[in-house]
Amino acid sequence: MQFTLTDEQELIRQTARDFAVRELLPKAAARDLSGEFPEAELRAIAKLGLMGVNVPEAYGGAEAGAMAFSVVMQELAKVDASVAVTVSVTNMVAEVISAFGNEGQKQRYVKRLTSGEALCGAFALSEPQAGSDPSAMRTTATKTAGGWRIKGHKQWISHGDKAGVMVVWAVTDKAAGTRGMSAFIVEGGSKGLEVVSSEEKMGLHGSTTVQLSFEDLEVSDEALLGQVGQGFKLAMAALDGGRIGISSQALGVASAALSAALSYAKEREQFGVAIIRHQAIANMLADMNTWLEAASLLTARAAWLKDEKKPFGKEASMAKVFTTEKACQICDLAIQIHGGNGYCRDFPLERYYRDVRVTRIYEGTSEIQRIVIARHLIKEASN
Ligand code: COS
Repeated sequence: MQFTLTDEQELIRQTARDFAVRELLPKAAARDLSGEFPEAELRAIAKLGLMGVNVPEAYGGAEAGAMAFSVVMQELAKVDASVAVTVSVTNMVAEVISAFGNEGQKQRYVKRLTSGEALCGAFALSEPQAGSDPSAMRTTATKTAGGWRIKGHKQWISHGDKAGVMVVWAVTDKAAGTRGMSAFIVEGGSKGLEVVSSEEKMGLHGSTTVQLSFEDLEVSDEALLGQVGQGFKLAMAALDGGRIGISSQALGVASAALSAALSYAKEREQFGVAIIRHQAIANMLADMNTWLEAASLLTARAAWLKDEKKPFGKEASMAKVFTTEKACQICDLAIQIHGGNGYCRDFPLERYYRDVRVTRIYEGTSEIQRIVIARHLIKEASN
């Protein structure tokens, strides 16, 4: 494993960094207050090739790998975590269609995602009764003459109201359990697709999270992604990669919080010296820096394994659980170092704290990551 970025990865990092500072930073705090969806910004991100960082060039992607995707996520999240999550999910949707779709689907849908024509992509898996346990899904897809009829309800779907392309999971054979689920590509605005409501969230106000209803939505046979009954595995495989994205998002926010805390601790004086000279504050900064480095290495390792085409599910879960939990602690300590200022909106700390919290929940809670890691451990121990 390499500990420095390649020239290509460094160039992509710098591209994401420049864009984030120039285009996202000026309005990030205002978006947090207004809840405005960053449509123009997302289209510009697609133009830079960042909506398909790990997607083949043949479908409009940058084909730069998982490590490059991770650094893009970190750079965007340092500035605006709402934009980062939309980019992460869109990359995940583009990747899953690239990996499991037929040529026609890749030409039609992946290109729409990478070019920005679709604006963003949504991953419609969760339901009111099926969050951590997607096998409890109730949405059904029933075979019709030339296709499928989808009926059901999805919840906590990131930007499901904005996405031009979404992958929707449904039960096609109830008796077959996790082998009876299939995935379908659905276009935004399809007849029968309704946005039921939008969640009022603690953070990530520049990204929407909605409930979707599918009322006898008709799709053709062409909409089936992969094989009938392959949907559960396809979702799990996509989430393995998505977890590198969320880990990277948390890394980005935590890195911004640490930088802010360090600058503040150098400037702010109490008892006649800069507060960084107080051991209590210096120790906090030392811990924050150490956790961030460890999280960064775990995340890089998962991305590197993915780039090497080696199994990376366990490492992605380890990266996600460690990084997201430490990122929450880092943001909390950064507020502590800022004292009263950390609690007020004049500083970005309270936004980081609200934005980072969900990283321990979505794309698999910390508890689910531990289940995944433990199952790998058990399997390894019995080999
Ligand atoms: N990649 C490919 N296939 C996988 C897989 C993975 N990472 N993980 C499991 N599978 C396969 C299994 O091999 C099994 O296949 P067979 O039917 O051929 O045996 C099948 O999927 C069912 O696996 P399992 O029995 O382990 O499923 P469980 O219902 O016990 O669930 C966990 C396992 C907990 C890992 C899963 O439910 C999970 O990840 N939950 C969290 C979901 C999530 O992240 N939700 C957030 C949605 S997006 S915001």
